Amino acid sequence: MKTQVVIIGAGPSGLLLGQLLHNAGIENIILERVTPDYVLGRIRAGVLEEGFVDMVREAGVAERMDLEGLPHGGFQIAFNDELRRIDLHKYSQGKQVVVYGQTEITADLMEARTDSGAESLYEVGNVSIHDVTEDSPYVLYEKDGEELRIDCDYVAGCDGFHGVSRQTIPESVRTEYEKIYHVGWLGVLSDTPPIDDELIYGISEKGFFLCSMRSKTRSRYYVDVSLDEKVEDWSDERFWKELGNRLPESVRDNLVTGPSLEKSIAPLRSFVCEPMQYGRLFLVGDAAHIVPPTGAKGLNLASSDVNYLYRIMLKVFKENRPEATEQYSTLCLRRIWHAERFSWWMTSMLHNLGDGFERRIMESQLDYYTGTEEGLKVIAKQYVGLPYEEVE
Ligand code: RFL
Ligand code: PHB
Repeated sequence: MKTQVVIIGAGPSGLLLGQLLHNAGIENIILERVTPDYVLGRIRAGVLEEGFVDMVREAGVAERMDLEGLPHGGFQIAFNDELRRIDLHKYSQGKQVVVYGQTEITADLMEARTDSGAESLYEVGNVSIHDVTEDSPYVLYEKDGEELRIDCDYVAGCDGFHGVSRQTIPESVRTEYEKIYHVGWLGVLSDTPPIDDELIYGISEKGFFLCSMRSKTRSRYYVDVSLDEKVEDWSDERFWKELGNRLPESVRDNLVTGPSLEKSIAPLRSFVCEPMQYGRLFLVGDAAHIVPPTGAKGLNLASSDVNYLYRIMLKVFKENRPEATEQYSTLCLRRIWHAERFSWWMTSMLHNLGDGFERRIMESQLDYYTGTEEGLKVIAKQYVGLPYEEVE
């Protein structure tokens, strides 16, 4: 088999890139390790920046998102039993975010891919990437017990944190930066109306909480837990009680509880791999970087990588400018490090990670950044997402 771009991974990065390239007439094949249902079973992000929303529109897959997505012009931060509102409209020149689940985006992109007739191969094993520093790379994989080969011009590694793409870059070439936080987020999805119209992030004596949503009838809640906690030990009752204990009194009575549809623990991590390009291989999304979810930046960073790679591929294939690929890492990493800093900062302000001194510093920071015009601008501008740079 032969194609122009092999995309490894059918998460949001791979599917969005595949759709944009296909629409532009750039041939691509997606290889995915698991089944479509397994991909859709992962409950992850919920907050989309305008940059992401624009990319989904550009891919022509925005119909349901535009209909069902909930625009949010603000969110709240709770500390010391008080709620402070971050007015995104006011402090970020009219910008907002859209609350629409990653699961829904992924489902929309999968459907569009099927309709377009572009090829996706699910349940492939032992993917390996070869000769990316030569002119003709190729990818080997197994499907139904058979070993197969695709020759291509470029490989997009959209295979998440545990994928093979990053490992293909020799250790002597890549540098990995990592921070582990020793806590995880225990998340619950339930068909109950959200506690508020807007998201509430908060910190209490008992720890962090986040009240989020997927729709007006479906809620997503999180509390932070130590990493030795097991999800099996968290009955629904125990979760709701813990969340209730962490909420400020003024909203506690609005909490509607119900059976969980999904429950999982995700460890918090910051991670960046540099560079994100090795010859004709590009790392995209979680394959290259991870942020703790506190800033809602993971999926949004995946979209900015896709934006840069897509526009570079247009230069390569439509303007015959192969040297355009050289800017990929630099363009991506500038935006990534800003989001890494924001996510790390929000995490350190909203989790009890240190001692009593640090707790007081957190309170002081929260008071300053949610209580002054300049502080509110700092949070709002980064929460809605920094702009994408032009590709040369
Ligand atoms: P994904 O989604 O991990 O997809 C990678 C795909 O590659 C496949 N794969 C392979 N395929 C073939 N061969 C191999 N060897 C392969 N190895 C792996 C996998 O099966 C998978 O289908 O990466 P992608 O596409 O880069 O997307 C990244 C996002 O999923 C991630 O950044 C976000 O979910 C992070 N995130 C959030 N991001 C936001 O922007 N806003 C949020 O509100 C937000 N909330 C979250 C989050 C992540 C969370 N968890 C569980 C980590 C909340 C949580 C709880
Ligand atoms: C979510 O709805 O899952 C969500 C929202 C905001 C975050 C992280 C996760 O910062």
